[in-house]
Amino acid sequence: MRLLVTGGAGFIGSNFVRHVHRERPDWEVVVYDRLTYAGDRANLADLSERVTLVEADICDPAALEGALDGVEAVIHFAAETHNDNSLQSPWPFVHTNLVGTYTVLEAVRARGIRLHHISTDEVYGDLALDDPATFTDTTPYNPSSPYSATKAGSDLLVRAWVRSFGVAATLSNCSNNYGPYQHVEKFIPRQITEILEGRRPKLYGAGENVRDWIHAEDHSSGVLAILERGRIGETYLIGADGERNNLDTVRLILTLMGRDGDDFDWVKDRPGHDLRYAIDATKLRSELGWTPRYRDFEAGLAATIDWYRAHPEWWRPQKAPTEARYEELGR
Ligand code: NAD
Ligand code: TDX
Repeated sequence: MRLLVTGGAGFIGSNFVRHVHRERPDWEVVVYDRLTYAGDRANLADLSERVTLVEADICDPAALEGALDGVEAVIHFAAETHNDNSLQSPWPFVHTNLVGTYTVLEAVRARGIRLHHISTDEVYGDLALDDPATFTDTTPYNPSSPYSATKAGSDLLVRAWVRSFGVAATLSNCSNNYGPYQHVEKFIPRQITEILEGRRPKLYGAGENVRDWIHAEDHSSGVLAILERGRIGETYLIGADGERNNLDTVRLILTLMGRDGDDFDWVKDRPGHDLRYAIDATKLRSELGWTPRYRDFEAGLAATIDWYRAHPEWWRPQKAPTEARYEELGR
C-alpha cells in the first residue's frame, strides 16, 4: 500500500503517520504538506525512508497531481485548524479547507483513488450542558465558527463527490484530540507550556465548556480501521467518552504538574464559544470493532505533560509568537 497523507506534518497527521509506520511495516507513506506555522518536518524525523515528504500546497492541483503516482489511497488531514485564528482571519480557512478539499477531490476523482476525509465534531454545533443527546452521523450540521463552517463545507463537498461522481470516499468526525506534537496554540499544550515557562494557565469565560477528549493515537487507530474496513460513502464518528469541562482539565494539569489547582487566570471568553461537544461512536465500535486504548485521561495527560517537559526544543520556537497573538486578542 502506498498512502498519501495531506497535513501529515501536523499534530494528528504526524501521529497517524507514526501509527501506520509502526502498525503496517510494509506500507509506504507520502506526506504532502505545505509546512505552514502548524506543520514541522521534525514531527517525522524519527521515521524511516518508508515515509517521504512533499512540501506543497493542497490548493495547487499540478503539485498534487505530481505526488499521486502509485498512490492507492489519500488520507486528507490538511486544514487550517485553530478556532481563535479563524475568528481573527477567516480567509486562510476558506481557502485551504474549502478550495483545498475541492482540489483533493478533483485529483482523486481523475485517478480513481480511494479517499478518507478527516473532519471534526464541531460541524454539528454545540449541545447544552444538561442535554442527554450526543452527536451521531445523522445529527444536522450547525457549525458556529469560520473554522467549523469551512470544515462542514468540506464534508459536504466530499459527500457530493461521492454521490455525483462516484468518488470512493469515507469521512470521519472526531472530538478534541490531545497528545504529543500538538501546537502550543491549542488548549492543553498552551497550559502545560505556560506552567513550564513559570506563568499561569488562561481559562476562557466561566470554564464550563465541555470538550470530549481523545488521544491522537486512538483517533489514528480509528482512521486506519475506516480506511481498511469502512463502507464507502459512510461517515463514522470517532470519540472515546472523554467529556470534561475546561475548569476541571486546567485544574488537573496544574495538580499533575505539582501546582495549586487554583493557580490560573480567568480571561475574556472566545466569541461564539461552543458550549459542549459529545460523540456517540457506537457505529465505529460495533461495525468496525474499534476500541480506544487510552481510557484513562489522567494517565494520558500525565504522559503528554512528560512529553512537553522532555521536548522544549520542539515547542519553544512557537511559544513567543503564539502568546503574542493571544496578547492581541486579550486572551
Ligand atoms: P494542525 O494544525 O496541527 O496541522 C495541520 C497540517 O496541515 C499542518 O502540518 C499544516 O502545515 C498542513 N496544512 C495546512 N494548510 C495546508 C495546505 N494549504 N496545503 C498543505 N498542507 C497544509 O491540525 P490537527 O489538529 O493535526 O488537525 C488535522 C485534521 O484533523 C484537520 O483536518 C482538523 O480539522 C481535524 N481534526 C482535528 C481535531 C483536533 O482536536 N485537533 C479534532 C477533530 C478533527
Ligand atoms: O487558552 C485557552 N483557554 C481556554 O479556556 C485556549 C487556547 C482554549 N480554551 C478553551 C476553548 C475550548 O473550550 O479550551 C477549549 C479547547 O480549545 P481549543 O484547543 O482551541 O480547541 P477547540 O476550539 O475545542 O477545537 C479543537 O477541537 C476540534 C481543535 O482545535 C479543532 O481543530 C478540532 O476540530
